[in-house]
Amino acid sequence: MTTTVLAKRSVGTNVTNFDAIIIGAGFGGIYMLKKLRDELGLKVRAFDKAAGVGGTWFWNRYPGALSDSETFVYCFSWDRELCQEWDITTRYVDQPQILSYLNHAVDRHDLRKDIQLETAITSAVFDEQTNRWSVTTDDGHQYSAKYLVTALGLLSATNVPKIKGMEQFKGKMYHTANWPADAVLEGKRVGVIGTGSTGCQVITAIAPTVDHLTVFQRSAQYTVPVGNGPVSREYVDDIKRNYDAIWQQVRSSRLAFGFEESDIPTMSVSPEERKKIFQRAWDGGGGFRFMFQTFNDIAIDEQANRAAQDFIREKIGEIVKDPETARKLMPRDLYAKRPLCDSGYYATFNRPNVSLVDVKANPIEEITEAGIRTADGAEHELDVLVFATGFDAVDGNYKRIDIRGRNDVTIKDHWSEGPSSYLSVATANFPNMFMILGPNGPFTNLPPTIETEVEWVSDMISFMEKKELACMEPDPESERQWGVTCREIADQTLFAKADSWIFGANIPGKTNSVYFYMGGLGPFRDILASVQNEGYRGFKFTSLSPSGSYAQRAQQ
Ligand code: FAD
Ligand code: NA7
Repeated sequence: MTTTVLAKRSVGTNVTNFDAIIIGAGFGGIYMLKKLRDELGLKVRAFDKAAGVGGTWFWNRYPGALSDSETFVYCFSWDRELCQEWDITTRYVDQPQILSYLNHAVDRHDLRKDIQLETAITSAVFDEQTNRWSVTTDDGHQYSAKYLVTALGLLSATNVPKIKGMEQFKGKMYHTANWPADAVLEGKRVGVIGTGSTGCQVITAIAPTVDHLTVFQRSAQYTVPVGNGPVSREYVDDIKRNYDAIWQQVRSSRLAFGFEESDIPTMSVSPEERKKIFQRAWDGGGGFRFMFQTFNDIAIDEQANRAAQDFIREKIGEIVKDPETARKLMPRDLYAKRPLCDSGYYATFNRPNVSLVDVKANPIEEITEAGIRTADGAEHELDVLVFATGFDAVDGNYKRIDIRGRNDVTIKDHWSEGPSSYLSVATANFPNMFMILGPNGPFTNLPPTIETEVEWVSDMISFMEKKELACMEPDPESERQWGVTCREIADQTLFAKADSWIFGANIPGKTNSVYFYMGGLGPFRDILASVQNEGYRGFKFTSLSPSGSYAQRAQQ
């Protein structure tokens, strides 16, 4: 409440005015800044609380951090020249490579001067008198802008579970997404809680250098080899030569991962043929390729899903020497979380300095001064405890900012039943607030989805500027309908039956809701295009009437 008053009072006094304010300087914020500043000619500033640009790749500096999208599709397709100039050296990109790529893109387009770092946005309040956003930063400064673009990231707000006794631990504790430059793990007794994508990466990377590694596993994971390694000159030349065809395929595909998704049902082939196809995918590498390039129904049909599970369980049995460890590592639930891939995860458990604690069977009782005590009474002594416990995904960062729309309603209250949007880019009663990767956007390799949303938002802002429109906001019924569409599609998948961050199920107390549009990027782009072609169907605009007062009008 106090922030609202402050923000409103200060407009017109000590306030810096912009046409648009962007929050976040990752893939989304960087491209949004480029579009609004250089193509639309607006006065824009992007803010990020980080000390550098890069978003995800600024924060996630843990050992082993690697994309699971292949390099040629994990980049800015909009910068055609950069795609030609920037050499791909490995099949996937690691954190330092991506960070350096994003910094290069920022400098190449001279964007840095309009990005304010080390500045957190603490509140953003829509002023219904002026139709502008009043934005406050953690250093107390006030800004005002007609448009607010939130490029806050969907895997950005960290999840650190509250475990009894945390405050008494005498060693170091790190979350993987807030990894300090001076972290030393070599020769230490390290514990890792969490075995998701991040956990698999960090565990595999650090095992050879630490004194002892204790992995606290709550859910066993299905993971397949990533298949990373150097790429040949021909591979790179081919990608550069086929730029247009590649990106056309990516944008019209469902997952945007740069491969053709299979149209073969799992059970339509013989067991021998099935095994051969799985083996080929295992040898070739890639989690999304394994789940979606082999067969077309692993994510939707239980029998097909079981076939994929069985194949991976068999691999675990072959790789892991100790039968009891292999048993603990074998998942028994659906293979229906974001498909993981790794650089030798299961084999890591053959190392003599690695031990596995199944915390479902033997829960963590408390963190002690010296380590972790489990229910069986054992105290696992640790120098360093790593939380690879993931994120308060999708809406996490929104809830951490005091964002208020019409009638002073907070985004937290607006989303009390779970986050919602119309087409992922906007939400009712938050006029002129555009979201990049807002809730209920496509579940894909993300840069192509980010680009799609940035371009669409930029087109809408251009439309508003040309027509001298004061405000846009989605109509609540369109938003409700979009939520229903997302739910219906999600319910056709097995993902809806697995507990993961994709449905908000990873955090106690978080609304288990639908957070993604699982219809694919191609169909999503078609929907966006039809909405735009029909005069922004489902959005309401406010224009400045001839008398000077604001009048509502619905775009048909
Ligand atoms: P982010 O990169 O998350 O940037 C959001 C920014 O907003 C952050 O820098 C944050 O500091 C800033 N911010 C948030 N709140 C505030 C505030 N109040 N004030 C100021 N600044 C704020 N996706 C893929 O498609 N393929 C992959 O292989 C892949 N690998 C991943 C690996 C890891 C370890 C993680 C964590 C994510 C991965 N992702 C991957 C998802 C990844 O987040 C996206 O691909 C992409 O980087 C998101 O970009 P973004 O700009 O939308 O958000
Ligand atoms: P994830 O996929 O959410 O994984 C987090 C892991 O942490 C997972 O194994 C969780 O177990 C585990 N976890 C979370 N809380 C606890 C507690 N309290 N005790 C024990 N274990 C816990 O996050 P990631 O960072 O690995 O990956 C997120 C995405 O980022 C990924 O898809 C990439 O795109 C990058 P659970 O499975 O919930 O039982």
